[in-house]
Amino acid sequence: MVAFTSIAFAATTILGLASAAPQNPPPTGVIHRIFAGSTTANNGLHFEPENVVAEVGDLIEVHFLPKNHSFAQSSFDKPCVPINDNAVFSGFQFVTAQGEAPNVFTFTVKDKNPFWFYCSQTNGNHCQNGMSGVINQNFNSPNTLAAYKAKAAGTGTSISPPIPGNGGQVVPNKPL
Ligand SMILES: [Cu+2]
Repeated sequence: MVAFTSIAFAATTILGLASAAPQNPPPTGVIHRIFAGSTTANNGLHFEPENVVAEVGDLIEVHFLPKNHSFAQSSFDKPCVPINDNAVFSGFQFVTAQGEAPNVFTFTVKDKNPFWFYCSQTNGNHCQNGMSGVINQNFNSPNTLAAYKAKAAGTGTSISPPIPGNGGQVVPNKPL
């Protein structure tokens, strides 16, 4: 009886862990490349593309151009700060003097909800100056990327999410 109780308890614990860390949806094989930085647009403070439509299971692959950028997840209501302590965050580990950084940051699209992102670089106030974007904006909503950027322009200093690399993977940037 005691042994049975222990097994039941162990099973409950495993289920609890599984629900706390959901698995990625099945991969679709589709990759969306987003470039953090630009050689032409907005003095380099730009994600290209900055308005992405993706399906559940698609992979987002963030490439980093010169200047020290990051990719961080916020809410629509509060631009330039993490959506919560579990926000997706590339970290600042992609500095490059020219071309693309040797590594990329990848993560899987888990649902169709709007996913707002920004660069949390405070040196030059990248988010306040327009370095933000969205995956799966609701085009029937007033919560547009333009509205996000307008709100971002009026915010204070950006805050980086607490965990660099959270929510995704840092992997080598393979040439196409
Ligand atoms: Cu930046």
